[in-house]
Parts: sequence; C-alpha cells; structure tokens
Amino acid sequence: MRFYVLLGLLLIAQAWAKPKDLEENEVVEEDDDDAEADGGYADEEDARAENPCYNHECPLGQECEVDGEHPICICAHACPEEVEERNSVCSTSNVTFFSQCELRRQRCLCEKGQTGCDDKAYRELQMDYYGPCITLRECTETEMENFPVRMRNWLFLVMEELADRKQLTKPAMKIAKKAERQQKRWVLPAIWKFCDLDHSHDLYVDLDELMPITAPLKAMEHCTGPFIEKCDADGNKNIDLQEWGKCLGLDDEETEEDMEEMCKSLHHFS
Ligand SMILES: [Ca+2]
Ligand SMILES: [Ca+2]
Repeated sequence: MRFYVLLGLLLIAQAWAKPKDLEENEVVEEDDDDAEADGGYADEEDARAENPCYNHECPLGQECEVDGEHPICICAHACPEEVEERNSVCSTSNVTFFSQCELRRQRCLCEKGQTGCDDKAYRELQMDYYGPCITLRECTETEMENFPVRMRNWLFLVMEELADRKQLTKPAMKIAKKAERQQKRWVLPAIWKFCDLDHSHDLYVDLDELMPITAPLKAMEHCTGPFIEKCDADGNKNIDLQEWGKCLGLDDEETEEDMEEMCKSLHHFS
C-alpha cells in the first residue's frame, strides 16, 4: 500500500516539476507569436494597456504592482488562507508555514527588509518538505542500505507509468522502452531522472532541482534526506552524474554509457 502511495507522490512530483517553478525575479513574457496564434493578440494588447499587470506573472509569494506604466513584482501583501494541514510546508530551518506561498512571501519580505518579516534569518528560507514539520526518525544502517534499491525501482515504475500515459517526450519514451528490455531495468530510468531534474542543463543537480523528489517524499520516507546527503559525496551541494549513479548502486560502466549524451538529447526536447 505504502509503495503505491509513494509511486503516486513521485508522479505528482513529476507533474509539479513542469512547468518549472518561477525563480526569484524571473518573469514570464508571453511570446507574441503564441498570442497571435491564440487569436487574442488585440485583446491582450488592450488589456495590457489598461492594466500593465494583466497576464504579468510573478514568482510564488509575490504579486504584480504597476510602477509608473510598468509592471513590477513585489512581495505579496498576503497569501491565500490555507486551512488544510497538508498544504503547509516545513522549511529547512524546521519552521512550519501554512503554505509554500507564505514561506516565499516571508523570504521576500526579509530579503528586502520590509515590514512583516517575522525573522531576519528568513532571508535564507528554503522549503524542505510538504506538510508540517515533524521529527523524522533516524535512518538506520539497514534502511539506508535498502534505500537505493527501493528508490531506483520507484524511478523505473514512475517512468513506466508515464510511458503508459504517453506523458514522456519522444527520446524519453525510447529510453523507457529500452529499459523494459534490459535485465537491469532501473539503470536507464535512474539516468533519465537525473537529466529530468537538471533544469539548468549543467549536468549537476542542486538541492533546489532535487525538490520535486525530496519535498513529497521526506516526511514519509525518513531516509530521503540522509540519502541525498550521502549522494553528494564531495559535499559541494551539487550532485553530478557519477555521484548519482554511485548512490543508486549503479556500476561505473553503467553510468559511463554516454550519460552526457543521453542528457543532452533529453534536454533538447524538454
Ligand atoms: Ca543543474
Ligand atoms: Ca557533489
């Protein structure tokens, strides 16, 4: 039962990871060609002329304000009230916020030194996992030993499920089909997941990029945090392809098999 809950969580995380969450100060500008193709170009222009904030997206925890004639993103005055505990998030400093929006809003206020910032230390706020902060029990040596096998099996199942749902890009679909025919069916999905997490396409996965996996899993799987820490063998807060392969128990020759090339082809279509 627990196994399928986790599979579901990873699938949700997969959907959640795309489109990529807006980074700080990053603003989405709609492509003019797309707008024209939508047939709503004139209306869009009119709407923007009337309200420059029309369709101007801001990162989570921020909102649009008109500065002169230009739209700018400012820290949100408030986030939507959340009454359900499952929508709360735990920060890396072990503080519970009622929503991810509220966590980002607090960071924004504290970074800018504005009224409403509850603690100066919140300038560094990062989300750790979904749900209220809990005491995660220690990951035993045996649990840690078993974790890589469980993790790579989930990754295979997630990829298989996405392939069945036809939710993979063409090159990823090819990889999924190839993986099904291999004896060690988890190797290619493990590499695919690494490439998928690497949004910046620099062949490193940093802690933010790992969030789609760690945030939904940490509260349920107490070994997730220690596992990720162990993966980053040189402790530089980035996991490279070799570190990823090693911590998932892949052999050196398996990770050497054109991993970079595979990532490049996957990134090209993402
Ligand atoms: Ca990266
Ligand atoms: Ca590293």
